[in-house]
Amino acid sequence: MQKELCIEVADIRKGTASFTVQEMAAMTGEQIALEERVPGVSGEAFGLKAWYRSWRQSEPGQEPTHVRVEAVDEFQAQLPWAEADLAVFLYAQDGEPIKKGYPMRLYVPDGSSECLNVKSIVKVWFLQDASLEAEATYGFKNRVTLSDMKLKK
Ligand SMILES: Nc1nc2c(c(=O)[nH]1)N[C@H]1C(S)=C(S)[C@@H](COP(=O)(O)O)O[C@H]1N2
Ligand SMILES: [Mo]
Repeated sequence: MQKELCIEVADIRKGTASFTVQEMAAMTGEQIALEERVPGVSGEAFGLKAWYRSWRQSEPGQEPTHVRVEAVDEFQAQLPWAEADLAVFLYAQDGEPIKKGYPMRLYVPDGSSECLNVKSIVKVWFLQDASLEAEATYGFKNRVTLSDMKLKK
């Protein structure tokens, strides 16, 4: 049996916490069929912003400027909050944990690149830093900086 991985989340105001993906999925109270946002890919997902709002109980105007995710292999992606409206986390397929990208995988349906669809996410940061990149970035941590990996279309 696969070892259960937890996802660490961090928010400047709320602090840090750790959840299983099942706990995260249950928090939004709303399941999204991935096919509705990403044609051709099926599975059960929950909204990134819906999840954030249910965790933070946030007030309007206090939302992050960016969100960054990191995977078990240290691949990361960072996107401006405004680009995360349709972003979802895929966590199950046919009622089972996902095989490719366990424990959860990001999909950014209207995103600038498929490279943002980070598999095997174990950390999520909700950031408040207006000086961060205005464009989505991705890449391996420590090998290249995220700003070196500025997206080339
Ligand atoms: N954890 C992790 N996620 C990742 C990557 C990676 O190297 N590690 N590569 C990204 C890139 S560059 C692309 S193009 C897509 C490829 O998705 P696929 O494996 O479903 O084809 O996954 C993204 N997610
Ligand atoms: Mo990619």
